Amino acid sequence: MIGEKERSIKLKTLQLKAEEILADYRIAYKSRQASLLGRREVMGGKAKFGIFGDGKEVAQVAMARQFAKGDFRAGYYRDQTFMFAIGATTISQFFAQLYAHADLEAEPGTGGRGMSSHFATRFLDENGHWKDLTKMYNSSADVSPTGSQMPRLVGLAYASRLYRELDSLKKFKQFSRGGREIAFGAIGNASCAEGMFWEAVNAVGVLQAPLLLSIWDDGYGISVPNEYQITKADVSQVLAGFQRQKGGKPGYEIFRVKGWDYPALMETYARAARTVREEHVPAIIHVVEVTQPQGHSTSGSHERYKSKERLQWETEFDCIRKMRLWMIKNDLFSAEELDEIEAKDRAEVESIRNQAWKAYSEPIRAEVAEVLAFINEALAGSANAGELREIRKSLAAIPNPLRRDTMVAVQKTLIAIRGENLPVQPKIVEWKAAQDKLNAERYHSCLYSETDDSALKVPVIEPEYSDDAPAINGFEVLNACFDVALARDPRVIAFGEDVGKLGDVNQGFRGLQEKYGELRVADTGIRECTIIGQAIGMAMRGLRPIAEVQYLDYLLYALQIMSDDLATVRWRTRGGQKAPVIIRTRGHRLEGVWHSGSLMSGIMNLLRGIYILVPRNMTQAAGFYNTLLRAEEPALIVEVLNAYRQKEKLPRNIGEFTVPLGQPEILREGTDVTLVTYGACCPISLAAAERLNRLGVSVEVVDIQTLMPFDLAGRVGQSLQKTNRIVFVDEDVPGGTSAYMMREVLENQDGYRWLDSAPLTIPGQPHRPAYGSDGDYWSKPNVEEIVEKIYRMMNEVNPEKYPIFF
Ligand SMILES: Cc1ncc(C[n+]2csc(CCOP(=O)(O)OP(=O)(O)O)c2C)c(N)n1
Repeated sequence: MIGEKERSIKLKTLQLKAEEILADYRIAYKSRQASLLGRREVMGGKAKFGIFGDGKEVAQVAMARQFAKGDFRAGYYRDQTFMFAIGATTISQFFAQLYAHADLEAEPGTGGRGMSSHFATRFLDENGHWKDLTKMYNSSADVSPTGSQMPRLVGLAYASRLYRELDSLKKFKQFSRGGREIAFGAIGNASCAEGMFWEAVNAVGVLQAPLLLSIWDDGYGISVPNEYQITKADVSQVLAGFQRQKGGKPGYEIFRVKGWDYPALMETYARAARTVREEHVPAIIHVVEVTQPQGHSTSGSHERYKSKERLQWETEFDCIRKMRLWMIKNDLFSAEELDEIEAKDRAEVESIRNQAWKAYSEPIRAEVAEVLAFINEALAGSANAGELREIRKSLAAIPNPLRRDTMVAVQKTLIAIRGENLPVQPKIVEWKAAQDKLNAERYHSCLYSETDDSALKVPVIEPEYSDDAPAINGFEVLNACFDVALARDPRVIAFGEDVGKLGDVNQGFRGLQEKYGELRVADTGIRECTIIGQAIGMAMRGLRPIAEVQYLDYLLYALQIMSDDLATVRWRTRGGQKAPVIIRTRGHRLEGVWHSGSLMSGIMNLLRGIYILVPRNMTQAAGFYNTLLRAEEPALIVEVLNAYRQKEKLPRNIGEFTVPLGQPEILREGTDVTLVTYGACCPISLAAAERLNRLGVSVEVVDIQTLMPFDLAGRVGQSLQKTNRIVFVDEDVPGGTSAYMMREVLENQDGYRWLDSAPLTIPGQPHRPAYGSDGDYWSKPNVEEIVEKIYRMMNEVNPEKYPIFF
């Protein structure tokens, strides 16, 4: 019903003004134009790859109507209309990202690092400090692996519960207004076949966190239809068991709505958001009958796998067409009026596209011009004019040049004029060095913090001991440290399997749930991937999670999300977001295939962007926790299992002292061989050094302590200068972390210069460790093996002094 004066329309529960409807339509329409033009840019060679949100526009303007300041989004590459509608991404920024414009001014989400339609807002200011997130529309940074937005959503939503229920958090006003914020998620239908989707949905249901999840169901995952993706080919049917019932146990509110039905979408989103925000109950909206007019991405065409009937249906049920017809049918606007508006909007999007292209391409063209000028200058005096002309011609002929094209031309030019002593030569070298610096900033910066929240900038505070310091179990040292941390900072939240009531399987948190409550020290289900995701989301909302993965071996379940999401947060947003998650786990030297905790190199190689700390005892571990809690960077701490019950003296300043990252400790001085190791291999190496001492071999044992960062001051290199021989010992596979350490020393510390013997690694076996103490003995390096191998090294140096006797 249309009120003539008001020009509004009454839906079941909403009254919508015509101008609001038109505003929604225009955003949807412009977004469609951006998708259409975006695809053309890729096909025309101006961008490498495009993936767009066409077909989801109308659902997303409805979703955006419910998104409030302070709320958080975690979605995926289809969400452009939503991002436009909340004003968090402009159309210009959308094109800048499509072109990979590596300039934060033009593309503030990722600075050109993220792929097309990978959205993010900036949570941090230029100093890396948190902005007031309650005053902004927040979007956590997208990742490509399907379903990987789900684990993070657990924490983004759960943080609201913590802010609502913990009085001690009320003072952190820049992060929350009493937990009223909700998290919005979005996922494609086919990605619901991923395990982490179900793990996250279950976790949010258990936690009763305020999540509003939209599933855009266009019936396919690239070419594979729902019949191959989901039981009954229908995700909300399968999700039905999560639906809460009146008088029953808590669950979800589940909705189903058609993606082309604007009034129904508006009603559904309003109802769902009200339920989530007011009742703090999670909800899922299964948006069905969604289309994908341009197919999955620019990599293929959907005519290859969709039937003619389906394609025809998609044209007919296109959401923009349907919304337009609905507006006309309801006399809101005439076809002529809409035609006029659309023409204007089309022209506007085209003009924005043109400007974005100019902004991207002009600086590069200017650099090309500079290089061409250098070549011209070189041509004047070089004997290789022919070659230079060729270089100039190829560079000038590139229609859409890239920066790398300038680098190719520069190197070829320098080769052509080498030895000619032309005045232009140093100018080119200087220009190249300046460009290298700029490009390093463009592409390499922000892997770790470069601002004052860096873990490397935390001042060192030595542990202090009173004369009568008690020697207590290692786990009690940790327990005392966590107690102080929880008391000091209400944002510290510890959780994991058996962390709450039991205080973790090794009692680091013993008694702390009783003291600080179930929300501060919490049990979780067995769900490593979403334990980490929960921590990522919480950390993005200003909390300081200590997330526990019970054993190092089970970190593999979380490794993908740690690698794709956590490790890249700061880098992929070029310093716009951070997630200072502390991951606690334990490993090394338990026994058996899945309880040996030695999988370090897989972890090491996949987690650049996360610090990796391997304290040899619980005092060192406590010092690391103290350091990390004073910084805001993600880190993994691998505690040594058999150190929990070793006696250690309790520092008087247990909650204050810090252990710096990247600073190895010399555990035993020696002159013949440097032995580099860490964690559980420290005591074994020390025992081997003691036995070798009897044999006249003096071993310097260095505990590296943090694998990432590795020995920032080059102490291992200094030790090697003294001993001229080096051995790397660890439990990992051959070529694993021992090889990583060797490269660090030989390549980065120029260690090769000091070597008098071939460097040696003494790792574990290539297979998993066998069960039992004998299985362990023959699977991992042992004292006897280390003694024999180092002694052999010395025998080679001086067979008379070190004759073989075994
Ligand atoms: C883990 C992972 N596997 C495969 C892919 C390749 N891939 C990208 S999108 C996609 C289909 C996703 O379909 P759906 O979830 O329905 O979302 P849509 O793209 O249709 O919106 C696939 C298989 C990926 N990105 N990540």
